[in-house]
Amino acid sequence: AVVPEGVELTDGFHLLMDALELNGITNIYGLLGIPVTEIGRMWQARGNKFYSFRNEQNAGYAASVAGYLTKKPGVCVTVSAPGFLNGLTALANATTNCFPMILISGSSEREIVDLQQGDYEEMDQLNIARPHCKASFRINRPEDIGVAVVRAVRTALSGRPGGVYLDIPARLFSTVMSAEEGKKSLWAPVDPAPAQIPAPSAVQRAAELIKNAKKPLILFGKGAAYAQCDADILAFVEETGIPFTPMSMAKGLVSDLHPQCAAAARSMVLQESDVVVLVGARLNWLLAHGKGKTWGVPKKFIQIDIQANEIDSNVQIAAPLVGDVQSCINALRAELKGYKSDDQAAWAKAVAEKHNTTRAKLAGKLSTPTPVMNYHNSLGAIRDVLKNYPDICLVNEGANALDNARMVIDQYQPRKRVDTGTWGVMGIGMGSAAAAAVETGKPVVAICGDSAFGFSAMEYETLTRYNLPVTVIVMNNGGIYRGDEASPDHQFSCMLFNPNTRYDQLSIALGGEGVRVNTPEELAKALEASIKSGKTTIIDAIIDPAAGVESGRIGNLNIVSTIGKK
Ligand code: FYN
Ligand code: ADP
Ligand code: MG
Repeated sequence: AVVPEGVELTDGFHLLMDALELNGITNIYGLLGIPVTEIGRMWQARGNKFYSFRNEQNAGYAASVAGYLTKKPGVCVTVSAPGFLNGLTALANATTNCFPMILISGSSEREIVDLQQGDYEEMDQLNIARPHCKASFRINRPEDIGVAVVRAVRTALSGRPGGVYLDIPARLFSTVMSAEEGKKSLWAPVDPAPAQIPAPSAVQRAAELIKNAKKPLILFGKGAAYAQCDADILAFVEETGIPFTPMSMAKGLVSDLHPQCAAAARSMVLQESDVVVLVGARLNWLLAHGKGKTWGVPKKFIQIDIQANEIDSNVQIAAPLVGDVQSCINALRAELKGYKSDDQAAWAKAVAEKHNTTRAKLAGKLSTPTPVMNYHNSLGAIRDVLKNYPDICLVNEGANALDNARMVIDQYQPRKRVDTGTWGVMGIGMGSAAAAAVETGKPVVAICGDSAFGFSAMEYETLTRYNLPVTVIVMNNGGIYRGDEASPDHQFSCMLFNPNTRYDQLSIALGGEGVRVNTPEELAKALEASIKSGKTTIIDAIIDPAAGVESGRIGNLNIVSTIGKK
């Protein structure tokens, strides 16, 4: 539209920033370049925060973790084609994990892309994004920016949270319209993540099952942690007296030290329980699809989930409770009022005994010294330090570094553990650590295998640049899974890294503090000092190259040749 002379103007850049602000966004994670550079400068000039990363994938992981921790969509901004594709990995990961995130990428003009005329970084981004997120929208006119941002926010947050892609062709950023008309085109969504109340009949059905159960179990997933109804969850656990076990990112939703925690009796409770209440957890690969020997005796599932078609995705769900976690949990509590059975007390006692025995057994290994540190004694030292900092957020990636840390390190508070999630993806480390530090304002400790760390290592400079209080502990065993694999003739093994790598010196080179440690005592001391100093630090922890196990605890998924080496 032609704007008459003398009318005050706005443009795409300003409308986008106004719309984001109106939707409560203050932090943007991204990587600048053609055609989005100006967004960064102007966003900062407005007093908002723009966190510049070195690779879009890591900026995207940061945005997704911001979304998970805050229940507001994390926003990532990238350039076209390759930048967009890097960001798309994180958007797909966010969607898979049910984290709310919005990826905004600049793109080429439609007329060139659609005729495939070969533009700078030309790509049909809108359609490429579509299968990897909840929705993919393009904005073509400045007056549509407001509605597009509101739709993106509502789509990312409502129902099952996930990723949204917003495609902005370069020219739109500088397209002008009347400032007054522009202002009228913006609004903030009312109640973007509405409560979804379960049907009373569904609540009764579930409560009936619990009342008749002999060996009930509650299983929390990261959907329950995301829901931010921690007090209601704790009340549900304590009122019913039912033992609970957390999926990895639900650790700490109710403290690992709670007397009803059955994390260390995991196999036993999955196998022997007769009624399982799934709360924001899917029966996917991480739960052996609800079948097989993991699940032992026949049982009935109650599943609380906001996504109706998650129910029956793998096995029959006897009592689906479709709604948001908070509404469902409170409806169940009301229906179960005054209920706590003696049968359950006996079961709960047996579970607690198993849990405590297993923990005691592990405790022995955690303090047993070895000539070179292994996963047990190194993580044991870390655990003892972190006990005193219950509100620190732990980021964790790797294979052995992941599986052992999940087992050894207790979590005491909700949403204090961010890990490789539903995909088991490596490379989330530095992006997640950045977002956790930014969004919580608290120190962060990242425990990364040396392989996993490598995926986002350059992002360590992002951490030092923003002075983020992150301690990265690199579990340096010199390889993928293990560091002692024999190399074939004339080649370096495909599973090994340069044994002379100094992650501590990498930190110093990138403006941080670096310490190399060889013993649990040195590790504990370095960690304590780093947390206290608040300085960005890498602790290069030397781990026995022979300590790891191929694929960690999921070796069963690692296909091997049927006929062996030929
Ligand atoms: C748990 N356990 C403990 C404790 N907590 N023992 C002592 N103390 C404590 N605090 C016990 C628990 O009872 C289990 O033993 C065992 O430790 C392992 O617990 P975990 O990890 O909870 O259970 P399990 O069976 O391994 O869980 C399956 C899983 C999990 C798939 C959910 O392995 C997982 O989240 N994996 C993610 C893997 C991943 O993404 N890797 C990245 C890819 S690496 P038992 O009860 O005796 O069984 C690429 O190669
Ligand atoms: P985990 O990996 O920890 O087992 P999953 O990511 O598999 O957890 O499952 C999370 C589940 O939680 C998803 O099915 C998602 O739909 C659901 N969910 C997310 N947020 C909510 C909410 N507020 N209320 C109900 N369900 C939710
Ligand atoms: Mg390694």
